[in-house]
This record gives sequence, structure tokens and C-alpha cells, in this order.
Amino acid sequence: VPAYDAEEIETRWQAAWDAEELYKTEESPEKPKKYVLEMFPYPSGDLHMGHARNYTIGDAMARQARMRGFDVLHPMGYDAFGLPAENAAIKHNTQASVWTHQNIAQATKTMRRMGFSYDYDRMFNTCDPEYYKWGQWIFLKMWEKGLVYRDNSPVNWCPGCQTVLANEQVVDGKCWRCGSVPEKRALSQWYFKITDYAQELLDDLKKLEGKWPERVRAMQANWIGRSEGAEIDFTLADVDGVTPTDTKITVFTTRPDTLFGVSFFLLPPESPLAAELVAGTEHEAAFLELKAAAEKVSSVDRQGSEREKHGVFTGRYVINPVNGRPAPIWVADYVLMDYGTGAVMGVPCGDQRDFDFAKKYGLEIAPIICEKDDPLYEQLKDQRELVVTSVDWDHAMEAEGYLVQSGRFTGMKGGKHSEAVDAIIEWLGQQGLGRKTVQFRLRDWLISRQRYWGNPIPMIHCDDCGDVPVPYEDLPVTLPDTLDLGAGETLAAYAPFYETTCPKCGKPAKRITDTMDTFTCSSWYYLRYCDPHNEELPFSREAVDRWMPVDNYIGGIEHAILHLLYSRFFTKVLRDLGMIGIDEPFENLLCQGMVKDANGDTMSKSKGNVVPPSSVIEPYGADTMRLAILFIAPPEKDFNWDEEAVAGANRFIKRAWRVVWLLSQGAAAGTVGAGTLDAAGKELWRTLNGMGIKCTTDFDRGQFNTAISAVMEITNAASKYVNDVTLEQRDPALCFAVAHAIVTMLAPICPHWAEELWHKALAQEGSVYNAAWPEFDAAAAKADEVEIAVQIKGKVRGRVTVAADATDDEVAEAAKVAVAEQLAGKEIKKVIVIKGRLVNIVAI
Ligand code: ANZ
Ligand code: ZN
Repeated sequence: VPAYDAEEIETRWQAAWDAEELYKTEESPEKPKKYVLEMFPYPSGDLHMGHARNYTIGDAMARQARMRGFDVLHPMGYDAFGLPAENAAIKHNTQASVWTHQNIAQATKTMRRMGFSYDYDRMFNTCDPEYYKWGQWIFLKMWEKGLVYRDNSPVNWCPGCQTVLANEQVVDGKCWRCGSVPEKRALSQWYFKITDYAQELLDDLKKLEGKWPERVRAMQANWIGRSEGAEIDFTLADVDGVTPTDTKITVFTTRPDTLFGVSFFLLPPESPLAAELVAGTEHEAAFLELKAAAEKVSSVDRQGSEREKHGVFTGRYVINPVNGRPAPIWVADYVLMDYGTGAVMGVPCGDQRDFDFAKKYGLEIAPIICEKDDPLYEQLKDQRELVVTSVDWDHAMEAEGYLVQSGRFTGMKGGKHSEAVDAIIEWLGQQGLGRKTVQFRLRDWLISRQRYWGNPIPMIHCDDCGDVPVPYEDLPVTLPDTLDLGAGETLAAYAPFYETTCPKCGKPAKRITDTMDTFTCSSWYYLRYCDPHNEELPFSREAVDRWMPVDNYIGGIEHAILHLLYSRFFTKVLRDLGMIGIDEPFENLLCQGMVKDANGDTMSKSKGNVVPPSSVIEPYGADTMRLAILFIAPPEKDFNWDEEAVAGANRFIKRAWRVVWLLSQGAAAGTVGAGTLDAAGKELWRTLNGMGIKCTTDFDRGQFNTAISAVMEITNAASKYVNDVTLEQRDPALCFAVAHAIVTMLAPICPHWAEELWHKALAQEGSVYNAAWPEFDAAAAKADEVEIAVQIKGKVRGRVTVAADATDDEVAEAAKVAVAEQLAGKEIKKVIVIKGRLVNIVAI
């Protein structure tokens, strides 16, 4: 048996595969297609363990699909724009492109060293003008469709990154990238109208049921945040607090059934109306103080239920449309300007936030809903007018209950989506005081960034013509690489970039110097892979009709909202532009677990606990690395890095190497004559078929760890066979079949190892990559004899071997013979046969 020299084998085969372009996409339309895609990396340095795991999973899937007869698309590239490159360039006084390309070169080297089956001919970087040109083209199409607009409103400005952020990029109140707390700033910014697709983005999550992790679908649904409710018009009272004015203030509420319990009225600190109401009054100073404080807190934090609420009375009142009662207007920091109508009816008896606020500021808690076993219900169940104006509860009644003191609605069942909600909405409609509405939490996608290293927004601002799109024939607007980033030069201050003329009127005009959020680049890259060299269009309809949707998309859970939501949006927009015929880009989503350190900590440079892939590849080879990654845990589970498991994987791969070589001695391809095998041969044949079937189904389900276990069982059985049976007595066809199965089934996981054995031990032509996945025989997997326990009155008294397909009667007879001695002189009352397991004889 030749020695297993991983490094020699791996580098030799990698060179051979490259030379013959083995992994070029086949494009065989007569075969069914499979598009396997791993989320492409940001090239921030060399690949880390998380990447290695992600790509190993994808590669195993892609390779197995190929062997199962699919035409496979398995591309890779780089999400190459972004801030780290720019920051590194500033620090080292170089160009962002230089840093980026260095990292790309290093990462690609590692990918090749790992033996991934990428079609490198389709590789691109999002910072290539040939790619980002088409991102600009899509932007212009969206502009024409009315899906792009500019708006001047308060946005999240990250002081760390020196740019604005999208709402999705403020995670737990912090910048997703650098962790700084964003500030609110009013800036003129560019938006994509993702809200136009809010309902569809929500509805289509149903199509992904069972195909995407439940958790991801739930997170998206939450983020989109659909709420059904009503808008209700209140009237502002004059300074006397009772006389109605002409000013209406509309609230959004999901609980119109609580309208009779409005104890106060709330406006957000940013509200211009609030500022107007307090202007020049004794309340103004406190208001301004609250406003300044609220600006420093993110909207997520402001709404946090745990957070202490702050408020200021404005001195003014609104009039409740149902009962004419005045309610004091307060400004509260837990109310947001950009949700609903930016005004809230305060119902402390039904809403915990309002309850906490009422307690803090000594406001009324008017009880209008209670449970039937509440003494208050007995007291007020027929009470229509508000007589009890405040109660001393210790928390709000957020559950369902029965309305009291609620006019004609008294006695009705109230709560979210209750009959009272419908009844009140109907009544408000008739009175012209309110209407049913739907609100979404989702906000439009803020895509402009005040940073250099991104895709330039293809717009020109002309003082006369306004915002004018760059003509298609002038695309791409190329990013200059002559800026002195180290000296603090920015696009906004770089005349060679921004000085231009208006495409409409020809007068001097200024190019927009914002670049697009890098998430715009990753929102459609999977479409470009279908047709990466297209010079006329981002991609042809034919190519995406052939390959889309991505059948298996694999990546981290950190993209549950951002990237996956944006990509779904882009797909729907491109569909509506007639460029693609599908609604959802990713048919199946697998979110792989994290690779943590041996102690269960996340690996990070700052903690110094990073295990680089090279530390495994160098001593053991890429195949051991790949095997270990897939064997340690199911793909979706986190695992802790385990040196021992890696060494174990290496021992197995060597053992399997040896077993295949031993089997290959005297092996000959041919049909296995199952009937002519000796006992040892039969046993191996049965294991091969049983475990082969298990490996295949586990592979198809992406459960690589158990698929590997099945191959291990075959290997163990084969090892026993070659030990126990002399070379002359071995069955040549059986030996070949077993060696062939071990090699082909491990080929998607340990491709170099398999390729070497395929050629050298099994003497096969062509690459194992092109070999067919082996087939197994379910009938042969069944044992032809089984051993059965024989019990007398529940106690095991003997064992008997019977044919696996024996009838119950035959088994019962055999069992009686087996325990004939113990039965002597007894009368058999009953025989119970449990198939394949035991016989219980009841005898006295
Ligand atoms: C009165 C009420 C009574 C409410 C009650 C709830 C319970 P979701 O489900 O998230 O849509 N609200 C409306 N606009 C708001 C804003 N701009 N800032 C903060 N809160 C706002 O929540 C809808 C509820 O959130 C609305 O229903 C409103 O309070 C509040 F027993 O109105 B409710
Ligand atoms: Zn930041």
C-alpha cells in the first residue's frame, strides 16, 4: 500500500484540474440543473474557519449533485466594495483597490488550496467596473420605475464610519459594522422604495416554508412588521382646553376598541406640531431638553419596554371623538415620528408603556376593559359612561377582556383583532372619524453612503434641471483611483470626479458624489453568475431562466435580514422589469452554525483564539480539513474546534486509504453474485447496501456527518473482510464494488484523496468528479437471517436464528423447538411474535 501523502496528492491534482478546466460549468440543458451557492466573502484578509466551513458544505453539495446527474452551477466571487478597504488605504496611504486585490489574491489561493469545485471562469469582484456598471444600470431602471427617490429627513449617521446607515444596519441600536451608536442627522439622502414591496415580501415568506430556517422567516416577518389597525382623528382644543379648533391630529392604533379609555395623547419629541404648541410657553424649555436628549438615543432603544420613559406636558388638549372628553397632550420619548402617523392615543389601562408613563406622571388610568372575574367587571359591566376615571392597578390589561364604560360598545369582547375592534372601526367609518389601515415597520432602504469605496450613484445634479440620470451610454461612472485617501481626500471634494455637464441642458453640473450601500452589490450578484461575461445586459433572460432560482444557498445567520431581504427585493424588482421570471431568488437556505474555539468562545483576532485554516491544511491536508469540518457536527449546528476530532478525521482518511488499496488487490469490476458469496462476503455485501442507502439519503438531506458515519461503517466492514478472508478467497467483484463505493461517496468531501484512489487503486479513466454516484440494492441491505430472542412468560430463555422473511407461524414453530426443554410438561396458552425481535411464549 503506497503511503498517503496529502500535500503531494493535493497539489498535483489541483494543478491537473486547473489545466483541464474540470470545474467549468457544463451547460448541458438536457440535464436537470442545480445551482449551489455559498454567500460570497468580503475580502478582508485570508479566509477564516467560518468561510472554510461554509464553502466545504457548498462544495460537498455541488459535487454530489454533479455525481447525481445534475448540470451544476457553482460559482464564487468577492463582495469587494466596503469600508475596511478604504480605512486600510487611508492608514497605509495606498489605494483601496490595492488592498482589496491583495486580499482577493490571498483568499483565492486558499480556496484553490481547499480544492473547491468553483467555476473560476465566472469569478468576479463587485468592484470590477464590468460588474458595477450593471449595478448602475439597474439603479437607472429603478429610477425610471419611480423606485428611487431623494429625501431630506433625519437619518442614522454613524460617527465611527463617517457615513449614514440603513435602518437594517442599526442592529440593537448600534452600527452593524463598527458598533458605534448612530446619531440622528437631517441629510438629503437616496432611497430605494422597498416599502412598495412590503406586502409581497411578507406574503412570499410562505413560499419558503420548510425551505428556509423558521427563525430566518420569522425575523424577516418581524422586520417587515405588518400591523392591522385604524387611523382615528382627534381634534386639537384651543388654549382653553375645551373649544375645538380646525386642527385634526390623527393617530394610528391597533386597538381602536380602547378608544373610550384614552387618558392622554402623545406626540414624539421631533414633532413640529409639538414644537409649535409649546413655543413661547412655560413648557418650552422642558420640551427642548427632552428633544435634545431623545436625539441621542436610537429609535430601537427609545421603544424598549424596559427603558424609563420621559415626557413633557405641552399645556394643550385634544378632544376624544367618541365622548368629547379632553385629553392632555404630552410629548413622550417612546413615541416615534416615523411610525404610523407619529401620534398616539394614550390608553394606560390597555398598554403597558402607556401604563408606566401614566404611573410616572400621575395621569389617569381609565378602566375600559377587564376580565370577567374582575370585581370591577361586576361593578361596571352595564356602565356606558365613564364614571370611574382612574384605577390603581399594578399593570395594564393587555389580554382579551370585556369592554366597560365604552358607550354602545360596552359588554363587547375587546382585545387585538376582537369583535369590538371591528365594530368600532365600522362605527368610526360611518361617522367619518376614522378608517381601517395597515402599517408596516419596514422603512425605505437608504442606499447613499458618503464614502469613497463603493459603486457611484449614476446621477448628476443640475441647478436648472434638478437630478438628472447619467445616460446609459455613459455607464459606468467609474470610481477614480487617483484620490489621495491618506491625505483625507473624498469624492465630494474631488473636482476631477464631480465636475461634469448636465446631460439635459449641457450646462456645468455636479455629479452625485455618494456611493451606493455595498448591500446593493450583493443583492443581485447571484444573477450575474448565470451570465458573467454579458456586455449588453446585467444578464440575459435565457441564462437566468436556465439557472435561477439558486437551489441551495448557504451562509451565515447574520444575513437573516439585511442581505436576504434586499436580495428578495431586487429579485422582485427585476421580475417587474421583465428581466427574470421568478419571485424568490433562493429556493433552499441553509444557515451554517459557527465554528467556535475549543472553549466555546467565538473566534476573534482581539481574543487571539483564531484557528486559521492553514494550521490544519499544512500538517494534514485539505481533505482532512474538509472531512473534519463536515464530520464534527451537522451543518446548521455550532461546534467547538476540536484538535482531537481533526486528528481522528485524519486517522480515518488514512485507514480508508489503506482499506481501498487492500480491496483493490485482486478486485475486478463486475456484477456481484450475491447468491454465491460466502458468509463473510454476504455480511460485507449487506453492510455495503444498507449503509450505501443511508449515506445517499443523508447526503441528499445535507446531513454530512451521518453520511460520513455510514461510509465509516462500510470501511470497518471492509477492513474486517480483508483481515479475515485471504486474498484468494475474496470475491473480486465485491471487493471492487466496496472500494468503488467508498471512493465515490467520499469524493464530494475528500476530492483529492478520492481522485488519487480512483486513478491509482481502481485504475479508472477520467475524473471521479464525473463519475456517477453509486447505486444500492434495498433488498440486499436486508439480512437474510435474523436472530430472535425467545421468552417464556417475559423471561429470555433462548435464541433462534430464522430466515428474515419467515412467517409468524414459522418463527413460532422454530421458537418452540429452541426452548423445547423448558416447555416440557407445560401447556402453551399463547405465542406472541414480534417481527424480527422476539417471541414470547405463555405456558403454564
Ligand atoms: C392605543 C393602544 C391601546 C395601543 C392599547 C396599544 C394597546 P404595533 O403593533 O407595533 O403596530 N403606536 C402607534 N404609533 C406609534 C408611534 N409612532 N410610536 C410609538 N408607538 C406608537 O403597535 C401599534 C401600537 O403602538 C398602537 O396601538 C399605538 O398604541 C402605538 F391598549 O394605540 B396603540
Ligand atoms: Zn459605523
